[in-house]
Amino acid sequence: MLPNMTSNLMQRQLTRRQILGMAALQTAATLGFTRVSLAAAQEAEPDAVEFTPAIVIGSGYGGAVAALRLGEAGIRTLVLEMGRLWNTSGPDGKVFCSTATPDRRSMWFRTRTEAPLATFLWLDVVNKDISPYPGVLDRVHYDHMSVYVGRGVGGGSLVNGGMAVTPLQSYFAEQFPTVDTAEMYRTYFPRARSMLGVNTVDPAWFESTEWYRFTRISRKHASNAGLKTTFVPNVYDFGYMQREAAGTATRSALAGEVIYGNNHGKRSLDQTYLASALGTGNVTIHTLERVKSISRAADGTYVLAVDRIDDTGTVVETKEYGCTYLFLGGGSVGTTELLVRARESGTLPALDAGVGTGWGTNGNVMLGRANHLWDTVGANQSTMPVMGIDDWANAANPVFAEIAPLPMGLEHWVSLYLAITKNPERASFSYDSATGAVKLGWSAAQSAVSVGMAKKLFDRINRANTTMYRYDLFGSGNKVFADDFTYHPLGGCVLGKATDDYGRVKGYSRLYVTDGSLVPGSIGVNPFVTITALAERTMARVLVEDTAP
Ligand code: FAE
Repeated sequence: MLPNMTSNLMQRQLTRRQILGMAALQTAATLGFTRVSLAAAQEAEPDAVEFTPAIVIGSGYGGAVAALRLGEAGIRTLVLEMGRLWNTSGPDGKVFCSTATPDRRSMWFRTRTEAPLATFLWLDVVNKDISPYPGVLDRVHYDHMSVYVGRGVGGGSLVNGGMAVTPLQSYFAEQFPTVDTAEMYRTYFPRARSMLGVNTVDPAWFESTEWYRFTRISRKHASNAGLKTTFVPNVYDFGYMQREAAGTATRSALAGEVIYGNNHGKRSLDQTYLASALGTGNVTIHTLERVKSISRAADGTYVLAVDRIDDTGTVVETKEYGCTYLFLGGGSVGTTELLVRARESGTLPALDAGVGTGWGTNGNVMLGRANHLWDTVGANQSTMPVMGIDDWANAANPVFAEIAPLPMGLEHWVSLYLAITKNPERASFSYDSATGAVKLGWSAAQSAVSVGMAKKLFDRINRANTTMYRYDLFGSGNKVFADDFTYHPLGGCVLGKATDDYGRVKGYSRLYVTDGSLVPGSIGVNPFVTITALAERTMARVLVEDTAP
């Protein structure tokens, strides 16, 4: 069974295409295929397709939008995804493992989990030993920054907090001066929100439920400091969450599930864009296939070298695929690494010098505050954030801080936050020809800028409430601000710099970027709605202008 899909099937109206797409996913899982297409619903597929008109690398937000719109346009499309299709149950009867007792499904080929919160009371009680497996969450390490990403059909949508935030129009315009902002807010943001299934928590339920007590406490403390808070929408089905609370639906957000996947309730991309894409009958997804390199044949078609791996990570086959149209949706670091390597190793030498530049962390910093004993945050916490402290309008120190849960099943008096700061620092990627590795030139000093901004805001909150920071959450060194990882990698192939204003990569025709690498390092809020809306805009233009006979 597909608990994460069937629950939603029962709750909301799906299009015929989505139902057909889900049936294809389900049949593929039953038959044990790694290749998923609508054809798989009826019969086993023939051998690997060598040439397809369009290939999409990656099945996160940018990749999923590209796949759906190509499929709808009648263009046969192959999606190559290095992660698994997450729809078969493990021994516990669940697709995803729990955050409290992670197993091999939690992380991408690790022997120990690497959760963002490393310790509690300085104790190494959070991370657990696991056996290596193509798990759903990866932490990509660079010298002074590591990047959390989702692995699997659905990319980041499988592991993220579902916060579906549309950026402030003025900040979007500042970041994308060449984009028609009015058109974005009139057409592409609404389209993205509607396709993603964005909804909002019922304010009356929010005010009364124990599951959001932690949020209400943080709101009170922000208000005591004269700061305003704002509700943020989410793609988690709040109707489902209320049934979880009432005890009439299997718990997921209310059972601590999030960074290692949600078994119910969340409208991840496999239930929205990708189900619809498969439903067109023109889209096929190959899983556990990692694109290694991109080159161009003499006739102008693209050639991809791809490793197919098994559950142990062993390369069981190396394949070559050809296509006329190539869409990169491997995410900010996935796409940028592929293109930097292609330029520097000479397989796509005409790529612009802008490829590999303009990368940022969206100013991410995580931190915890210690509350007074009477300000309890509650043992029961929903994993889906629904509110942020919004001080972005403060020109001297713009910060938007998501009020994050810390669901431990016990009262711990911690208020946790993921602060998004307006850090202007950007970094570039470089290629090491000796090893073939792509490196990120982000420094600790660049992270310190984000910390300075977060600290100003939270010093103010601590002063107003006579509270202090927690020193025990991020390792043994009394670290208050976790500034060495980001959930929001952005940039590397910035729109209008490495590409034209619609994501067409400079230097080559019929080569496109549709993911978070287009966003210039900062968007001021959680980024997936922006990534989705920009991808919709790119596809609308490209399908009209570039695919005409
Ligand atoms: P992404 O979703 O990362 O998808 C890229 C896909 O490409 C992945 O499935 C990769 O496995 C695959 N891939 C990469 N390289 C290759 C290759 N060489 N060959 C084959 N496949 C490849 O890209 N954002 C929000 O807006 N709200 C939130 O609440 C939120 N919470 C987050 C919480 C966590 C723990 C994390 C990790 C992220 C969170 N984010 C959140 C960020 C959000 O998930 C992220 O911005 C998007 O997923 C990025 O979308 P892309 O399409 O760029």
